[in-house]
Amino acid sequence: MTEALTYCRICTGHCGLVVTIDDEGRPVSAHGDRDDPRSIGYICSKGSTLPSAHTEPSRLLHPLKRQPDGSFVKIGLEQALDEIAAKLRTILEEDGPDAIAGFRGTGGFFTTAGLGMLPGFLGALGSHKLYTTLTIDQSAKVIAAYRLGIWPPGKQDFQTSDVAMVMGVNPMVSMAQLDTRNPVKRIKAAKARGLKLIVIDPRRTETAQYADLFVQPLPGHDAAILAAILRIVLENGWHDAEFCADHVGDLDQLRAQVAPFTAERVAERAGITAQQLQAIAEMFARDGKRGIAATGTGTDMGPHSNLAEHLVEALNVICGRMIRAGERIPNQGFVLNRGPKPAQVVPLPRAWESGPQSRLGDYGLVGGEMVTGKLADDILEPGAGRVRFMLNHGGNPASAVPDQRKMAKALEALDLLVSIEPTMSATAQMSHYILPPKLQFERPDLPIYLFEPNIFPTPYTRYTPPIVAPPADSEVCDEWWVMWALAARLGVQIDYMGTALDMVTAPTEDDLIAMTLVGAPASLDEIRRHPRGYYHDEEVYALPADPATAGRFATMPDDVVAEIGLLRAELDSPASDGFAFRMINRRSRHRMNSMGANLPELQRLMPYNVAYMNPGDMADQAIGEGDWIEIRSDNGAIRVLAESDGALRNGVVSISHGFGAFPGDADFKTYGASPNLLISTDRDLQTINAMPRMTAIPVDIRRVEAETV
Ligand SMILES: Nc1nc2c(c(=O)[nH]1)N[C@H]1C(S)=C(S)[C@@H](COP(=O)(O)OP(=O)(O)OC[C@H]3O[C@@H](n4cnc5c(=O)[nH]c(N)nc54)[C@H](O)[C@@H]3O)O[C@H]1N2
Ligand SMILES: Nc1nc2c(c(=O)[nH]1)N[C@H]1C(S)=C(S)[C@@H](COP(=O)(O)OP(=O)(O)OC[C@H]3O[C@@H](n4cnc5c(=O)[nH]c(N)nc54)[C@H](O)[C@@H]3O)O[C@H]1N2
Ligand code: SF4
Ligand SMILES: [Mo]
Repeated sequence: MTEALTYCRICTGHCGLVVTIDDEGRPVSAHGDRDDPRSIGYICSKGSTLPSAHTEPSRLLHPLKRQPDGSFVKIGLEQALDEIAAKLRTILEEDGPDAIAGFRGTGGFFTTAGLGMLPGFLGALGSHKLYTTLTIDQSAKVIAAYRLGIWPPGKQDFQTSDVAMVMGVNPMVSMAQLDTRNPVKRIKAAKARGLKLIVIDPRRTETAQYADLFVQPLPGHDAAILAAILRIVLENGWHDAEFCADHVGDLDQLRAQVAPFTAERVAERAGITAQQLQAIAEMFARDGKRGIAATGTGTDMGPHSNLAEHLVEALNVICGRMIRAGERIPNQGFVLNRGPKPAQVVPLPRAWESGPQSRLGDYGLVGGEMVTGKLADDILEPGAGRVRFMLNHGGNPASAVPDQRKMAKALEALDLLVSIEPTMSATAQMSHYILPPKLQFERPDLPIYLFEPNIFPTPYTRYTPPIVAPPADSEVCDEWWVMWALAARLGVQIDYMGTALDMVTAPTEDDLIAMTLVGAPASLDEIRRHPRGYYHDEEVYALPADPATAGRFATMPDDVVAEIGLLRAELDSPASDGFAFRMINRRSRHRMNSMGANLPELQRLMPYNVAYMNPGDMADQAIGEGDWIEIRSDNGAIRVLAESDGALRNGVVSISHGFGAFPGDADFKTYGASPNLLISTDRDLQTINAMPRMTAIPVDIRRVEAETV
């Protein structure tokens, strides 16, 4: 037995791991690395099952080709690539590059060499159809930055805050926001130094346990709640007037637009009290001097999500929670985003208004990507540019994309679906070819380098070498290599993050990692010398503004005025839409989205998802603990077991995604149910990013007899 150091690449926690490897070179167990300065020993159930993810019999070890009867046969990797390339060539000749799409999911986001390769591959083919999970996640944050303007030094960091407000996010489970490194330890330490924490969530979450102020509204009202908070702050003069005078272009317009959102009106609709809204504003803006308000999926997936995200950032702006000239910037970025950072607003052109547009609906590129809310339509709707080929890189769109039935129909309609995927996921089952990749212990990597300052409080990266070899007799692929090899067969040139690749001799994975680091302040060799991570020691300060180029924050551009107008009209109309409940999202501790479904240890911890309800609601509906219920929206129905949860407020039902069998063989008893059967991509889409309404879904609930499930 030997031990090797590495870190987990399932989520942004990137917890340090000590992996025990047996004499045959197989990983047998993993525990948290107490000496890892980031995670200080923390590890969750998902991280501890990484060894079995590598050795589980259900792991796919050979490329598979689907047969007409739906079964799969083994095929050699080179043969599979030849066949895929031939088909790709035909589709390109017939329909051009618009017929070629890529989908990147969570598995793809966490592989360093693969991350940059998919855009490179699509670009080489002339396709702009890069779809990812970003636009069914928190792309409202991208839109808010573009609409408001950018502040290059960034916002104040959690580590030096005296107040933090989190809305629709549960960092203690999800590792999103606040501090991604062992969040329980970090929040306790922050509270010990006096941090005030405000949590706004329909569920008393694991994070709410640490709240100084917890407010439990009905879901779907975040935009109105934020408008009301802004109104209170402005009315009382708790904003940073000096900062606003210097850097905000339209404070009066903001004041005018939030004026109708009185605490009383909003509180009544959101099922809270006006005093609670007042208390939030007091704690955040009157008493708090440093620290920001931040959101997660609960806010960015709801109705009016783009507006809600815009308003939360407007709150940070008017309270002046930006790093000022002369202040130290704790993390300017390590891999990306380095360079001078003046303390001024940089207005951005609205990227989605020019460049490639979606074939269906009025949507441009968001963060350089096509909008996934329109992916199924792009495959299903006939016409020039219809997608016929899709390379699925580490995603499970058949489970993750809203309107599961429609997405499944779309995947079935593809001429060719190729998945780089290690398990027989719902999407893998529909793929013509499955190319299983090496898993994380078998490849070198860096931690995810997107969103760096949000994930790493100081400039940081960590090189991990492969710590084990792939199983003997397996034929697993390097994910980046699949894309390189297909491009090479088609005779096209890949540009990998600004470097033109040699298309005759493949680069090594370390070459690609070094190319990823071209803008970083340390070389791969230097980084490798620090096995527990490279912490870059630099003092970087925000520069003074340049009056010649400084812009102003736009808190109320015309389209935001239009969106807040719609919200105001809703507030004026009757509250009821005929549905008695709202279904909300929630991450499971023991799954990363659908990942983990094939692992017996995680299955034992959570075999299927259940619907959590407030005990009072259950009593009202004559639903007992463990009864089967049907949840019905205007898009479909699912059957799940009901479980009482006193942490939930009344009127909501909370259920995790990533569960459920494939639509069509809906075996709710074994696999649970996919909330995406209840979510539509035909209505309730946000403008700009086509974001579906993925939380606060209007539903009805009734008890059903177990025999009928
Ligand atoms: N109803 C509802 N739907 C949602 C959400 C919600 O809250 N509610 N959340 C949305 C969000 S935020 C997201 S990010 C998406 C997630 O959507 P996806 O990313 O599409 O879903 P995952 O289940 O994370 O799929 C990841 C896949 O990667 C595979 N994988 C694991 N390791 C590797 C690897 O090393 N390499 C490769 N190539 N693959 C690997 C896994 O087996 C798995 O099949 O779901 C979205 N869908
Ligand atoms: N264990 C685990 N960790 C994960 C993941 C996972 O699947 N499992 N997924 C990863 C991914 S892909 C992502 S994007 C992040 C997401 O990270 P988070 O955004 O923290 O995701 P959730 O834990 O689902 O938290 C959403 C919260 O919003 C609340 N909520 C729902 N609707 C509303 C609403 O209308 N208003 C308000 N105010 N709150 C609402 C829910 O009750 C819930 O507490 O987590 C990542 N981390
Ligand atoms: S999945 Fe668990 S162990 Fe892995 S990084 Fe996230 S929190 Fe850490
Ligand atoms: Mo996500």
